[in-house]
Amino acid sequence: MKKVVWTAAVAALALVCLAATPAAAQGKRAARQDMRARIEKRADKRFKKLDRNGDGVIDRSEWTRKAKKFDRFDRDHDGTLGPDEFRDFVRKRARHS
Ligand SMILES: [Ca+2]
Repeated sequence: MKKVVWTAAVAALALVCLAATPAAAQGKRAARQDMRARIEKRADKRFKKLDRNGDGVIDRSEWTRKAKKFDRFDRDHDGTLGPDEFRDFVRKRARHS
């Protein structure tokens, strides 16, 4: 009898663990996606402000931070920051804050 109770308890615990893990993982994933969406929204908003002439890129004359940072995020070295490069900039900054 003890063995049956013990086996049932282990089985119940295993079921709880199996059920809880995907839910917890899903919750973390949803939270990460939510955070990413908020960061991207903030980046796009900031990008539009910095792109004063509205040509869809940020050039050096529009950049208000250190030139070194501009160079670091201008991945293709074309002298401008596109929306994707700028999003990476904001994402990396958010990660280090
Ligand atoms: Ca521009």
